[in-house]
Amino acid sequence: MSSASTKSSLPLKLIAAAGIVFVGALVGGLLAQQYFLQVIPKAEITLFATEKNQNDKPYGYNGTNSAFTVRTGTLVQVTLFNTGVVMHDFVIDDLAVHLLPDVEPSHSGTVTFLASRAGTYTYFCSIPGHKELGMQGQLTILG
Ligand SMILES: [Cu+2]
Repeated sequence: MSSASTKSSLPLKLIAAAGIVFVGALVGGLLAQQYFLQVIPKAEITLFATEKNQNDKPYGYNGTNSAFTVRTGTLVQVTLFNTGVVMHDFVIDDLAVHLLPDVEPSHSGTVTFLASRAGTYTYFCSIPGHKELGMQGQLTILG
């Protein structure tokens, strides 16, 4: 009786130990994820690309576009809603940021990047002619 219970309890102990290790790894992973989610600051930027500036976060041809400021080390997520009638995109040459593919009218696109270097950068639409028409703005990364 006692030997039978010893034999059957060994696998159970192993299963229990494996379960504890698994739950420990799971909890550890979740805690690590929470830690990094809290440590890396995030900034969400929303732009409405149009051929005119007709709303409060414009990205249009006439050059009166929004300026944004974030701190170095911020994870920046730019969402571009194309409310215009032709394709638009979002580029920051100096930071190698390029929202791809180009955003079709009535669609949106998102690009995420780390604000790695302090400075003032020009963001613009790289569709030929759009930047020259004023489809550009500034992103400042504070040190
Ligand atoms: Cu454009």
